[in-house]
Amino acid sequence: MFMNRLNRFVIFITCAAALGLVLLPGGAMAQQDLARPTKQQVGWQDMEFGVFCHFGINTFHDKEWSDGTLDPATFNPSELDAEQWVRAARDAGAKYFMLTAKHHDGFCLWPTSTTDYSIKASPWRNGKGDVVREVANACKKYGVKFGVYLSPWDRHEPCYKDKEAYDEFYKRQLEELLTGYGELAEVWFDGAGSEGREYDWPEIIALVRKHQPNAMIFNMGEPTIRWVGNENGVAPYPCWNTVRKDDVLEFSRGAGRPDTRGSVWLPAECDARIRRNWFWHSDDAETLKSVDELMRMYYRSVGHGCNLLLNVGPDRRGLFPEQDAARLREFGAEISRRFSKSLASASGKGDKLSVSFRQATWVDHAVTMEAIQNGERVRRYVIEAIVENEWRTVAEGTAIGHKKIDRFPPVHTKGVRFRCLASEGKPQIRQFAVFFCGSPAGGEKS
Ligand code: FUL
Repeated sequence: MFMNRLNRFVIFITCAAALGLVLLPGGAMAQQDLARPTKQQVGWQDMEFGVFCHFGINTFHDKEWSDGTLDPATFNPSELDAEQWVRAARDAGAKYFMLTAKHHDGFCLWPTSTTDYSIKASPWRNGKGDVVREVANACKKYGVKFGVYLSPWDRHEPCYKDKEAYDEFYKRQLEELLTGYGELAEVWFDGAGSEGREYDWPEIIALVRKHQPNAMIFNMGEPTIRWVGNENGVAPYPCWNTVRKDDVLEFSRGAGRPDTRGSVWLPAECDARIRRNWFWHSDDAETLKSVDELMRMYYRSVGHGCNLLLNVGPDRRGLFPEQDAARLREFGAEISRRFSKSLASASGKGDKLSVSFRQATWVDHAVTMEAIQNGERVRRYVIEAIVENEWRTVAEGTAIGHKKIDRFPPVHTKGVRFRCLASEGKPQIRQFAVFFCGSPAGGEKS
């Protein structure tokens, strides 16, 4: 009887292990079951900061969403210089640049063969220009990765009403972009206006995979990155990288919930605007965000392990307005001032990592990164500093993932440590670094 039970138990465990179902005490997952990112996702997360660029027919009409009837003859930037856009992004530390090749109005910024509603019908460069090409070339020149936004919702195209015909039309547009402009880092599929509409996602995604196997797919079809759920550049905390398989498409609707037990790695991107609007408007210059506002956004996006995609809209000259370009650079300079040089850093496997100083030093930030290629493992941790010969907790958290920035009131200390209190498997810390940024005493919570 006893042997029978034991046998059955052994058989059950063997089968469960074969199916990858073994649960550790407390319902924890076996470490080999943790979802892992692809190497492309790791590369994309390493970029951290990109610049979004909304430019098109709307720019010339003070509009955010036009209905596809604006006259292409009104698209006529007087001094378009894509290098000026990309240089400003590069100088600010942005690693990728995303251009609206077509927004919801259907107006195309490249000389597509699919429609006349494009720059070909505009007076700009006598109808011979190609904004997508100029931006792609500038990105190459400045070592910034390039990506495109192609709105599925198209308010101009007459065949939009006919699902099959429009799917073909959209795939042709996408293929032109996927094959004509070199390597793309990301393709942005915006869900706005497409509520209740199904596109031919299997074939759309197959095209991306075929022509741009390294590109991230934003938010629709079979996404490899997800929308964070708001347009304020703010990720909730914790913002775990994994989601359940059934939940993947919920993020397109802003309704998904990350889940530490999820089997799909789907990191979040936080899109945000430097001004109130996505496109340039003649009357919103005073809404330009301050460096402080942008830094708050940075702490809540990159500092929560997500990517920040910050929009700047070129004006009717086809230039980033000088004050926007300057603000972008000031933002980048402030990020560098705070984080380009750590006071001390450590890395390694295990529950504890410490850094120490020969003499007491002021510290007010810790930046911790997991080696995410091995999965997101940390579930709870504290940062402690030696104050008056005792370890004192200065910050605590749950998720780390790609990066967690903790800021705390300055401490004068001879040592700081990271201590993991709960994890799935052994924590693997790519970097634990401490900084003094001179943030105000009692500094804001990140
Ligand atoms: C939204 C769009 O409707 C906005 O116009 C903008 O493009 C933003 C990035 O995504 O869904």
